[in-house]
Amino acid sequence: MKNQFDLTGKVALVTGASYGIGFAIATAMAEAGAVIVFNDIKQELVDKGLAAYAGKGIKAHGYVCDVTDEDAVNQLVAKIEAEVGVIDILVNNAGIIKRIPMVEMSARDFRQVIDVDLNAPFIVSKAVIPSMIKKGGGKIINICSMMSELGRETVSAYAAAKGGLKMLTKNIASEYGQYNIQCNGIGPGYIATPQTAPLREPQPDGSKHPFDQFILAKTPANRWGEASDLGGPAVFLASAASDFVNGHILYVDGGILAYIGKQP
Ligand code: NAP
Ligand code: GCO
Repeated sequence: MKNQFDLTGKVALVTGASYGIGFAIATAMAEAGAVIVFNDIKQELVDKGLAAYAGKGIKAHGYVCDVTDEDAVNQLVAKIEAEVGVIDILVNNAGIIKRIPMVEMSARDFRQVIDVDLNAPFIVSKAVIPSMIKKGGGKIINICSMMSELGRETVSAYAAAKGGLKMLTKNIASEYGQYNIQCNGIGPGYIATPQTAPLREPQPDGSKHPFDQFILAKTPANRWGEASDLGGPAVFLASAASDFVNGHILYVDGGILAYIGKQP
């Protein structure tokens, strides 16, 4: 059974994985045997990521690339194929959020979120699929969100993008499943990373941020997730253990989507 989760020799590209959820997923995949490739927009972040992987004994390959730039992504994929090998596992992790009430949000800001969180997974998936087909298969994991299912104040662009990413996931599965490509999503709950830091900052009097209290009350596990909580699910979806799982969104949320909320 252990062999089913073995990723030895597999090349995994995790986008935006210098830190946060991408870093934790890449680390788990490396521990399962995968060769890790990641990108970030800035060289200093790539360097920081390389040092962090080295600190865990992982020899990762880091590249500078903006995932919204189609030419740059195509060049990146060609470079990885030449320098490391054909990508067996793609994790579309890079993402941004802008918390702005919808009527105050500019169309430019809205488009930027859609560009990084939805258009980029399309661009990167499109770039890796032809070689996966030639090689006989592959795994694509899209990092979705609670906002693939739920709305809330201030995150209209993010929810639109992550809802779209859920459907892009199902469509890639539908269109390329015949080539032994499995495309699934992971929908993290509320995870303690820099992206959610503003929602967890303690109040000036030392008490918990109201949003922090709100999330604890909404989560049966009664805690925020850690990025490492996503490692096992990601290894599962990258491995032979999930070869007949396709177009599925695996929510890793401590139970949020199952729960009506704490009774008063
Ligand atoms: P994070 O801490 O903000 O990390 C996101 C990473 O993506 C950063 O390294 C960032 O680089 C990179 N990135 C952003 N735009 C990019 C671009 N155009 N090209 C390349 N890299 C880019 O976020 P996280 O919390 O780890 O989230 C990772 C993913 O999980 C995102 O898709 C997020 O939406 C999703 N997610 C997060 C949570 C949560 O609770 N934290 C929950 C559900 C889903 P810079 O530092 O340069 O911006
Ligand atoms: C927010 C949060 C969320 C999470 C995550 C939930 O402002 O509500 O940032 O959107 O980061 O995506 O799954």
